[in-house]
Amino acid sequence: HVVETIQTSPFDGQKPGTSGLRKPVAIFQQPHYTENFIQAGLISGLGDKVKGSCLVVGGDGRFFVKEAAQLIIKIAAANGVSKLVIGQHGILSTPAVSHIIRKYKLDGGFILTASHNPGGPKGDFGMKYNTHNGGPAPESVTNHLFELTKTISEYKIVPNVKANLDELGSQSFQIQGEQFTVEIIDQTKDYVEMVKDIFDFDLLRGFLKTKRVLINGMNGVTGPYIKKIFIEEFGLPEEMCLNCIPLPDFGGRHPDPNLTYAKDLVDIMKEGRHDFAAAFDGDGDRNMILGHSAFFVTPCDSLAVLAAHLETIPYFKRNGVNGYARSMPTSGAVDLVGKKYGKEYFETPTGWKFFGNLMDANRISLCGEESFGTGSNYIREKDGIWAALAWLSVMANTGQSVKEILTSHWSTFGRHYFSRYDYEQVSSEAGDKLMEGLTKLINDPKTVGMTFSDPTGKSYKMAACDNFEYHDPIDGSVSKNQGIRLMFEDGSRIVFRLSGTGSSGATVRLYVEGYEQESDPNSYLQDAQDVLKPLITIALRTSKLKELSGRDEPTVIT
Ligand code: VG1
Ligand code: CO
Repeated sequence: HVVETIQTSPFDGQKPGTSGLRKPVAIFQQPHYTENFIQAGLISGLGDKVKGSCLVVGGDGRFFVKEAAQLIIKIAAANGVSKLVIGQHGILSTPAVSHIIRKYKLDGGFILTASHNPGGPKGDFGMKYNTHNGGPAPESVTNHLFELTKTISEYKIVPNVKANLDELGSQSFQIQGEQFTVEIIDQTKDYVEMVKDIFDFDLLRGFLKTKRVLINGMNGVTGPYIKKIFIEEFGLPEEMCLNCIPLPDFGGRHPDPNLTYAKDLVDIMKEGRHDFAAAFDGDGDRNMILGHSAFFVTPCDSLAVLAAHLETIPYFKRNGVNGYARSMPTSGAVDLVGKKYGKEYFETPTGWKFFGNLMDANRISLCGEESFGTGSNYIREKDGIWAALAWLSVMANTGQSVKEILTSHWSTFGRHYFSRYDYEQVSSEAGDKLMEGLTKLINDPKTVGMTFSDPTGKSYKMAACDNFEYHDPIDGSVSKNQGIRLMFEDGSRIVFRLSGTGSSGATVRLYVEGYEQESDPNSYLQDAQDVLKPLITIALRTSKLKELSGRDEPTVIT
């Protein structure tokens, strides 16, 4: 097999966002586009260690995963990579990839997914490079990668190396005198072994015999994992596991577990026949948790509840619990758990890559984001199935329903009401204008101390405002411009940021949070939309979001 050097020229915009590079499939299908990104990924990720390295490759099964995997094989072979471990059919969930890197001490890996973005020929594709700790590449690597894509003039490829992705086992090739191996592995084996080690499977099996639960794979990557764990291990009837066949276009829908895109699950839960439901996104790292009658657990509360109960899970009994972390827009509910139990707690920018250093330094055991992401230090990605198993463990251990667990948590800690408004596919211009206006506001010395009122007369005094800047306590790196924060004297907060995962235009995210500490537990059962209405009105008026975006309503409310 002969290595060829192909002349190429840079493409604009190959900058990895919050979680890798995401673009419409047609963009990745352009000649040299995906090749350039793979070549730059190998060099930025591995530097002079490309030769002889071992990497994992896996994707969420969306359209173009197999083609991209074959390109990685050809380009890795040409660059002297010695081994690629690939999930059968090119499929591995994002948490499974992270685990495999760590378990087999690999040098890194490529994840082929655009997560919760729609798939199919007209949908999105995405690629992400993860490093040897199993986590998404930090900004130092992704910035280098982007720089390389701006000047790339050639890549190396072995055009006629092709692996059979469907057949388990090793396939070896001789590339200019060196051996290159592709090993196709079972998609679920390592992951299932891992969760069996973390949780008490006997407890969960017994518990599930007494409950009616629904597990929804949303036709993403989790289907095979759900079948292994919930059907084979726990003996759940097959009809309790919904949409468990991975489809290249996710059945034409958004594989995003929230109240909008998983509405069919919410509707079934509203009928009141089930005690618990969970849904996961395309690549298996997000989760939504619902209780009886579709009682919705906000991801912010989910993080805080799991923090408070972590030590009942065998893995944490054995290893102890270090601190907690949340992304900045996530509500402060988990902070209160940290305070109460004397644990450290951290606030990081949006995106899982910022948790990696804290986990590597053993400072945190649990972390999460308001965007339906929860995870822990056994791997370096968030993990949907893990979150569902953790919730079922808490239910089994406490004997309480989801709603009871929440209300008892709120009566101890008070409740953080939280909501996120997403305005998808706004023009980039409007998005930029919005952020400019808000930047002016926070830079105006008169803003702090100013009172903001809604038409009903409810008013809030600004205590502080800024554009969030993160100083990584482990490596000292600084990440600026991570979102505008308006913080009020009563502890309420409004946050604005532009999404870094969209594939075109801008997505504006507005996060609103208010805190209440009451003695009457019933007061905690109010609807977040009602409680937060004055703050939302103030946020929309102050930012001129409606005028600038031309949108009366957000695309998604969570
Ligand atoms: C969104 C979420 C963020 C999450 C990211 C990746 O990013 O807000 O919390 O880490 O998606 O999740 P953004 O920049 O669009 O707000 V996933 O499931 O794509 O890997
Ligand atoms: Co995801």
